[in-house]
Amino acid sequence: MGDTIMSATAGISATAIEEVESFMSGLRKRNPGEGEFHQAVEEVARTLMPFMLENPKYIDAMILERMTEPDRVVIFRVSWQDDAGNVRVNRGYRIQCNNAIGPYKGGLRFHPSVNLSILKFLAFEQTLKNSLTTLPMGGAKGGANFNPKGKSDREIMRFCQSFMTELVRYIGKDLDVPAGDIGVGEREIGFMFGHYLRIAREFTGAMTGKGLAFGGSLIRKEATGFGCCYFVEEMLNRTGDGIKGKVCLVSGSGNVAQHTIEKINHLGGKAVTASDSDGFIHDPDGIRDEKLQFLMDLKNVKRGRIADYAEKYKCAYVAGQRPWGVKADLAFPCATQNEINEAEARTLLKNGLKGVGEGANMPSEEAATDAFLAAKILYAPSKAANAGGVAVSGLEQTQNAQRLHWSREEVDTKLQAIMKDIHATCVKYGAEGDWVNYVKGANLGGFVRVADAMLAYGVV
Ligand code: NDP
Ligand code: 2IT
Repeated sequence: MGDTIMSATAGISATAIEEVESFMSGLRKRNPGEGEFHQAVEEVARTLMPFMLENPKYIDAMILERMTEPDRVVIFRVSWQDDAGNVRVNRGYRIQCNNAIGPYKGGLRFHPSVNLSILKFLAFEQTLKNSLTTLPMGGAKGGANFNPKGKSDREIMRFCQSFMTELVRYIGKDLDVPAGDIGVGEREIGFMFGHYLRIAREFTGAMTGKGLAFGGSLIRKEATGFGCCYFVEEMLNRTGDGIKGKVCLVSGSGNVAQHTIEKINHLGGKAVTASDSDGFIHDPDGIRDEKLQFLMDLKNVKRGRIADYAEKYKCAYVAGQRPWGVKADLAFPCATQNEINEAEARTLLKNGLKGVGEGANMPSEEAATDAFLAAKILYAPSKAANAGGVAVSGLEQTQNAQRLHWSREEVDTKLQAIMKDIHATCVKYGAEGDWVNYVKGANLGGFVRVADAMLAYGVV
């Protein structure tokens, strides 16, 4: 047994370990080849099992078995035509994982890597994340193995319209409310929502992340990054510290990364890296003011590469690598799943890392998470740290239902309150002496509400 397994199961009884292994072997058999889904479920099962053994009602009712079997999985063909007139075919998905506490809710991802395993892990995580927000939202995720890179606006539009032609059957304001994720931003939501309106023949808040002109909420586009920083600030405040003066590593350069950098700056920290799938830039002076504006314009309007930033501002660009070798106080992985491996986690720790705020979903490999936990740093796992995005989506649904708009300040104040609440929930369920195991706190805190609703419904 290696160090990794030892630290992940430290303090857990032999019975709990056996129960996790037996549960996981069943899950693996039922879902062969779905590595990311196994990984997400195993982390939750490990932290939940001791609690469930003390509260056998959850085991007797097979709550975890039921929670890890999505309510339904829809897979469909998306045919469309490119600008040259060629017929193209992609695979579309919607995973409706659990609606025990509210209508299904979760983003759509357009990326060539999209498959069943990735979307099932995301839908499962979303179920617990949405529960943590305390808003009435179930868990879902969807998307397509479509690569938006290099496509014209018209090609993106045709793809989005074809995708929505099928998705429309499964969504609705009280049924399932999709939003954005990797490769799906305001442009794509506009095309999809516009097409939804043509088919559904009613104007309702059946999607979130909409443009401000057609029912979108202020602060939604900033919410994931801002929320992640509010959560990290809260963790640091609890130990008498704060983001002010901290050197921060950020990965990614999309929606979540951009607004994480923006809020790090507001809070007096210094974000020194950003990346994309080709490499990372290191700007020791900090990505701020005009430089951040350039980055946003580069990624959102010109749809260029991060290397262009290094060229413009004459800073370092490291091709083919991630930023985790740079010395820093805090790390904010904001690109994608499994973007920090064990060796990188150990390098970060050796360089004096104090905390991690996971803007991306499941960015740390299992062994990296174990290394952070064993080092007892302030480690904010994704389902707590990035819940601000979906929380403001929930607030967008409320505004749509009320047919009114709240001010920027109103939404931001509510977002801050929600992130504070999630932090308090994590402390309640995850405190271990002076240190807080935020993984345990988030998993338990998210689980209990969904599980209790499922218990109340009987065998469904
Ligand atoms: P964007 O599409 O706006 O940006 C994604 C960024 O991550 C890009 O810089 C992209 O680089 C990089 N990236 C994507 N895939 C990979 C990969 N396989 N390897 C290396 N880099 C990669 O997406 P978001 O910012 O919206 O999402 C980022 C993360 O945050 C995801 O994990 C998402 O699930 C999560 N998240 C998003 C929320 C939201 O509201 N948008 C809410 C909560 C979590 P490149 O351009 O080269 O592909
Ligand atoms: O992972 C996520 O929480 C999101 N992509 C946002 C989902 C949403 O419905 O706003």
